Amino acid sequence: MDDRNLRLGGSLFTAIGDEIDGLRRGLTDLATGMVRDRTRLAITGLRRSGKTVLTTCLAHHLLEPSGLPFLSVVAENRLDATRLVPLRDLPPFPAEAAIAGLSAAEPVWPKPTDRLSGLSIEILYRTGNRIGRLIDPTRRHFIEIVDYPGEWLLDLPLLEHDFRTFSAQAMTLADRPIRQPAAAGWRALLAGLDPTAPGDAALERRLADAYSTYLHTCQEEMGLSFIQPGRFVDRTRVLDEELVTFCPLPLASGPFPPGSIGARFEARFERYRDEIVKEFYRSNFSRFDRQIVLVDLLTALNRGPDHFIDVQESIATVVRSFRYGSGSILTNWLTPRIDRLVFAATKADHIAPSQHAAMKQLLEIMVAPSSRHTRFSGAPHEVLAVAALRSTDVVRTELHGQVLSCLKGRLVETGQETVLFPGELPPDLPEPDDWNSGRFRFRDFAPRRLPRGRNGASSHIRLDQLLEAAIGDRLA
Ligand SMILES: Nc1nc2c(ncn2[C@@H]2O[C@H](COP(=O)(O)OP(=O)(O)OP(=O)(O)O)[C@@H](O)[C@H]2O)c(=O)[nH]1
Ligand SMILES: [Mg+2]
Repeated sequence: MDDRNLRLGGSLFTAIGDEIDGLRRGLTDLATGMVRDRTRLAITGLRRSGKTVLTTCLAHHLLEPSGLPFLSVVAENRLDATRLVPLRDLPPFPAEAAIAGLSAAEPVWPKPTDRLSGLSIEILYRTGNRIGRLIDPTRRHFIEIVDYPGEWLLDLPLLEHDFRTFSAQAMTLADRPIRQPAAAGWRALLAGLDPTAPGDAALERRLADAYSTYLHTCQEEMGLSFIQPGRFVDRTRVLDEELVTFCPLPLASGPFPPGSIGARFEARFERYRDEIVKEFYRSNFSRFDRQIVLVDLLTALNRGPDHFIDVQESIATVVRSFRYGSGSILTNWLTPRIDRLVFAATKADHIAPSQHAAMKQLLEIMVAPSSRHTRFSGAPHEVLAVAALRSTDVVRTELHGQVLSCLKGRLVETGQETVLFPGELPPDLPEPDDWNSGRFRFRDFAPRRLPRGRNGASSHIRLDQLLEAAIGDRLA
């Protein structure tokens, strides 16, 4: 057999293999009587990582599918219709208003959000599976997209901690030089405290408030991410104030006497753990099928080494919620459903395309230490560099005989259309020298209008690949 025949033979075998695979899938669907008709796709990330913009743009492009050439169901011309339908069991994500905001003549970025919300898109499509086509040619699938704060996942370690461990770790964190000034007021109150003294509601409230103020300062003024317990900075939705009336304590040895401040704080910590943290995992997380985790690497780099480490530690903690191998905290009492996980570095339009590979690699390194030891939900995870709404164009300029990839867009800080060299990312964790050279100064750009109709594909970077990685198989 010559080379050509071998190749033909190879593709013939592949084709037969594909047919058998299709037949098997079609028959399995038939035998089980179920083609899954809904996928709950959760989108999370730390504050300002791009969740709301991404959710809005995904909804927009699914409702006007011309901008998703790499989504198989679109590429194979099998998508018949889509529409927005109410999602009854979650607070609504204001999809129409958000799309209108980004489609306006003067588009504006959406306002920050701090709660979970969801939307559902009904999709009518034809299956690409030959046998499936004979049985059930047109199918209906609901993609339910849920946007929720990644900070809620930072509370996961509390589930395996008792009050003592929580206190010890929180004290160590507050001792870091970057946090010390913010923690000073709370530490001063603690200095005069005897945790074995009898309970005192007013003093307990003051201590909890001082601890909240410290966490607030870390988050709001310093832009730090590792905030624990998360609901201390988001009390509006904590119905029972007592659940957040405690703070870490410098611990004396031995148990606290009953009725003492220490004992009361310990009991409330345990209630917070069971009634807030566990409850989120039980009622929401356990119902997610697929998960996208967004990371804003550029802002983390802009802010310098202490912030970068803070984001790195936060991501490492977030990632633990998706580790279901041995030693997983969650699988002791919950059966998580997430079986596909995609990590995406956002705002890739803030750098030149030549830097996307480095962006992806850096994110891979940040999520990889955990993945090396434990499987993520039994499926390999994917990592991508994306922009939900591309707000820049690439302009090539020549400098001293060298071609530079620059960006053109309207800067947020000046409001002016500008061409600039955006700088480069390290493909690995930054070295000390990188921080000294003032290397990272990535800029923010004002949004471009979300396009209607045919030009959708150029208005984002890899949004379709992200969607394909997350849910492509559900529309096969
Ligand atoms: N250029 C560009 N900027 C983006 C993109 N996505 C998000 N941004 C920027 O990031 C900011 C935060 O985006 P959001 O989608 O609101 O982020 P979030 O994660 O929902 O933020 P919170 O609700 O505060 O947690 C926006 O105001 C934009 O400045 C993008 O695709 N391209
Ligand atoms: Mg948001």
